[in-house]
Amino acid sequence: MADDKIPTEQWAQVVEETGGPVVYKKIPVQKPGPDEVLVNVKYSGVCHTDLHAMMGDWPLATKKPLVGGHEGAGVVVACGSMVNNLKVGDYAGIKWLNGSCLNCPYCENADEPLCQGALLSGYTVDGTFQQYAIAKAAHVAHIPRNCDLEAVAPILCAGITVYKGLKESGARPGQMVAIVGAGGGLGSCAVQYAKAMGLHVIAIDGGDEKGELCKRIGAAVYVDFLKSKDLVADVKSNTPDGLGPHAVLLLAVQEKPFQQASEYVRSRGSVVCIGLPAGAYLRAPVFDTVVRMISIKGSYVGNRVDTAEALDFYARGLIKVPYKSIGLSKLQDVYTLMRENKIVGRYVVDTSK
Ligand code: 8ID
Ligand code: ZN
Repeated sequence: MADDKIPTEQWAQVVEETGGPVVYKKIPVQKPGPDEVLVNVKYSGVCHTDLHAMMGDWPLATKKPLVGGHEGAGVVVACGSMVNNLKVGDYAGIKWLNGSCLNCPYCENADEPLCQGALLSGYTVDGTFQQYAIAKAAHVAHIPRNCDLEAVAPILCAGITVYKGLKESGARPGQMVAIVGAGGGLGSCAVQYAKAMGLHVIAIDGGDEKGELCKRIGAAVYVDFLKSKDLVADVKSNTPDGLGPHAVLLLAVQEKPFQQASEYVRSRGSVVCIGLPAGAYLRAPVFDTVVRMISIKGSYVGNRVDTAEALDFYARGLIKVPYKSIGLSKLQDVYTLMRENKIVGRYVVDTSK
């Protein structure tokens, strides 16, 4: 897009006060700095993190006012003078990690999400719930040309995060992984990445609709936490030898499953914490953790290689994110459903509506 075609104003959803609601309004289009690109965001997935940001759930301050969103898929429309890895017209994804210093010990070791200078899309810098968003060129995801920009959007956070989490779990092909929150946005991606990686999935979530989805996208078993009288026993009895799954991916937005997982994970197994419920704590018996050699760890988005690999799984047709489309102007309705845990899969907003 020639510079004179880029509008000076655009539609955006803005968090003006902690707790919301988001305000749909026109705001100026920003100009990219020398190491940045301007992306015409066509679609953006809505992650539960965006709701946490609006509600002020976490002990980390957001920018204010804030444009949320960090699953933005679109087209590069302008490049800063130093940018040489992208050009106008390329498909591009803006993800949670908007930028990092690239020089600290974490960045040097490809752990850029741990960079203390990290810029976070839709949290410390404006994100993708606007028509034109800025990101550091080094961190922009390269979306293959054969991808549908709407369907691929959720890969940019949900996909990358669960793919990384599965790698961090150490689970190997043929083993069993329990996915807690399997019917949500991250969960429905996790079931499919796990399957593509040769793992058997025990999906855990609440309600029949989420159960049907989990089965349809490849889970071997569905355990409904709303119906189960003894979740720990139900998870263990669904593994062939009754010893429990080799790994657990915790994606739920409630504290309780974080306390339960170490009870049903197999000895020498790993519990990977990814969901970020407000004010939650982990609790596990020291005795069991020691004598059953359980690993409990966190996993936080992914680096640039994880991003490229997660997109490659998608581009090869292995991941089909179940999503519903809605206009950007209706973002608050998505948050209302999300707070009630009524979303099956993901919502993707279309920034033109
Ligand atoms: O890098 C990271 N660690 C990262 C990246 C992206 C997102 C972390 N997150 C965090 C989000 O901030 C959020 O806290 O992961 C969490 C899940 O995000 P999401 O998948 O976008 O949320 P969702 O679509 O609302 O899905 C949550 C699911 O959990 C289920 C709900 O029914 C819903 O389907 N759930 C709940 I709440 N309690 C449950 C329980 N006890 C449960 N499922 C099983 N057992
Ligand atoms: Zn996210």
